[in-house]
Amino acid sequence: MDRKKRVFSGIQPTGIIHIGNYLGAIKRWIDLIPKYNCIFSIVDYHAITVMYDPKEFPNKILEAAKVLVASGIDPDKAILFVQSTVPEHTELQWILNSITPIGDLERMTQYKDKKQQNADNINAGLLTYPILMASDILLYKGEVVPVGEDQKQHLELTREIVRRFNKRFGDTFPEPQTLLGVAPRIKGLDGNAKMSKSLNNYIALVEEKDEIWNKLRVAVTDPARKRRTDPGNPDICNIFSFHKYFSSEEEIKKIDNGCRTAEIGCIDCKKILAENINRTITPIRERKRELDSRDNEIRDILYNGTEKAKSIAEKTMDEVRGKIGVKF
Ligand code: AQP
Repeated sequence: MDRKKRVFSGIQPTGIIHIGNYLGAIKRWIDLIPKYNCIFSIVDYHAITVMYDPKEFPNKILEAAKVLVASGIDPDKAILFVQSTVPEHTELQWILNSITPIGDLERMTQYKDKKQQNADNINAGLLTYPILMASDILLYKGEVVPVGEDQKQHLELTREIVRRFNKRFGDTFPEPQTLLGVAPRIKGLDGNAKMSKSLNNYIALVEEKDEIWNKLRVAVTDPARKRRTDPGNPDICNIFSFHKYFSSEEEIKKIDNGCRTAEIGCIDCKKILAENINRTITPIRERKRELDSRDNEIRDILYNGTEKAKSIAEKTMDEVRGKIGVKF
């Protein structure tokens, strides 16, 4: 029988997990669990490259773990752990730093964006972020990496790093394959930029019903539709694009037609969407609420995940140290 391939992916514990993260990555993670050996990490060392509150940080890590478990990541079937609890991640990063040209890092789109967003804190970590991401994946010899489109370029760089390492030190790492999420690039409620915590244009995965509506009510639709009586164009309406992930085929057809003929207005369309988003995320929100009083259980899940992740990471590092000539 074929060996199960190894999947690796990560998420930052920066407070909010939104429906962009869910549709871009987490939903795919859950689908992959039965078919692959899955390793999922809460990548806290990635998150410290921007300003953050160290006192609040442990809670954010726990919060991320709760949302992941509530979404359907079963810790008995997949490894779930916190990146900083396996120090081999940063050890491998140092080694990969030494074979990655600075020019390759400087042309990363995310680096350019982050530089603009954090003009008063352009630190080296923002630049070397993709090397830490490569280390996360390669430490587990990850073969399949389910991510949103914004991470595609980093994955291409990871493959280049693999080729460079293998050529210089001998065959060690597989070239990981990018697997895009169900919706690889969800736009935010501004209808413009990608849905993102830092842009505050998101719906959280555990958003309360009223809050979903408050946010949708003012969200951008077809900009050319000024009055209720104007026909709209669903092809360019960001809100319509959300229906594809939350509404039934029949509803989508009805809304498409109703919008084009001005039979329904944007508020009607948003009400249906709010209802459907709420229905989809209610079980996740409720499971998360149950987990809120079970911090110790969540910690145990994460410690357990660390043990399993460490046993793989240690083997890889032993091999890598031998290959690069620092094992004597
Ligand atoms: N809008 C999105 N559409 C689809 N996928 C997305 N992902 C993120 N935003 C979208 C995917 O979610 C996974 C985890 O991402 P992350 O932890 O790196 O979070 P992020 O991309 O930093 O999320 P934000 O909200 O955009 O954070 P800020 O605002 O802090 O930069 C990844 O697989 C990512 O592709």
